[in-house]
Amino acid sequence: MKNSPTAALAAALLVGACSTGTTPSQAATADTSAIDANGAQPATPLADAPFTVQEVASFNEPWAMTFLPGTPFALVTEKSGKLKLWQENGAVVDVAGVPTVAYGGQGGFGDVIVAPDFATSGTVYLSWVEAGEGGTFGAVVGKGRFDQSGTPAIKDLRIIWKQDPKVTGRGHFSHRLAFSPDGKYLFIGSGERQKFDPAQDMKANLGKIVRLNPDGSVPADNPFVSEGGVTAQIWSLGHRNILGLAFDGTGKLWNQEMGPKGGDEVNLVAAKSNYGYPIVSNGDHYDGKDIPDHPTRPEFAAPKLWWNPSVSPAGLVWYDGDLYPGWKNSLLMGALSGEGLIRMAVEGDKLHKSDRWDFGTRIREVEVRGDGSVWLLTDGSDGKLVKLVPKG
Ligand SMILES: [Ca+2]
Ligand SMILES: [Ca+2]
Repeated sequence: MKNSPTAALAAALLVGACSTGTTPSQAATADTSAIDANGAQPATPLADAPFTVQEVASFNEPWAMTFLPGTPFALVTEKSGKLKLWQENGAVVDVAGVPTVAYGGQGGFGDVIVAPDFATSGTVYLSWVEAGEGGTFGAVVGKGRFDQSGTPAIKDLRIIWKQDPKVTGRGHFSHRLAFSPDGKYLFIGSGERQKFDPAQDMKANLGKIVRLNPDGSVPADNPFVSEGGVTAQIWSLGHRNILGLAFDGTGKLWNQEMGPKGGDEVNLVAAKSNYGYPIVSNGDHYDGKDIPDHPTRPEFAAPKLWWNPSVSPAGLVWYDGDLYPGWKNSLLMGALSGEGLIRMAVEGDKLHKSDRWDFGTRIREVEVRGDGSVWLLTDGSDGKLVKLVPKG
């Protein structure tokens, strides 16, 4: 890590304080076609961003978060196994009733999202890693109820989905969650567990995006439903390590996934589509061995945007607010090794590399609050919740 998060954010705060009415970004309307078609995307200093960075709270290895709609609260997962309740103008407290997680490598507590009917049901979905037989591991997804009537707690938690098969190693769980805008379907990103071939194996739900009913059952109109088993869960295949799933304002599903050495991708996700991993990638194996690039195999769906060198994407949200000039109708994505925030303007089924801000620290999660403000979690044992405060 180049800088400690605290030092980097202190610098950002100082920059913000010294800023004198910087012209807001109008990159949404700029011609980005040259850079869109290229793997590279240079970063811009935070001093030129249309926001300053306000540090709000600290967490130990935060992984994901969600604001609780209509409340001054948010839930934040910590990878080692805690669920935290963040309260605006109040203390950060532990939430009881959480599962035991298998913590290690890339695994532990994963995502947290609210159900579409959260306001009346209190239903939340959580993902985490559980241990199996013989040193194997796999991600699971649970459905429960967030109860704040006494000590904040998850009640009635039950597992509704599991990665199958469990395999050795502690990488590429993905376990990112998103509901369709109509509230009818739960989509889960399931990583290929650093085992390559499962992404093309229709008898495994690894390296796939799966689509379920809210209770974990398989929808009758899933593309491979007639094949039964875990195959029936599959919506799309040929994915690597999915660390972001987001629906845009027109109902299209986008995913981002970490490539190998290079070749990080953002894909427009379609039912039955095969995204090609590990047969094709615009990156290569870590040992330098070539993986043929996407244009060599047009039968596989190619990424809408890709990055080389890697930015290591983390988190993905749709932004349709008005707080930051030119940001309406964009996807926002964090970057770990890329140490920043990436904004992609959405134009139909095209994406543009509109902005990349250099935070000087690893960004793990991106969220949008109901008021249109953007919040981030920085990575690591002293991870910060920060708010992007629009420059006036
Ligand atoms: Ca989130
Ligand atoms: Ca390649």
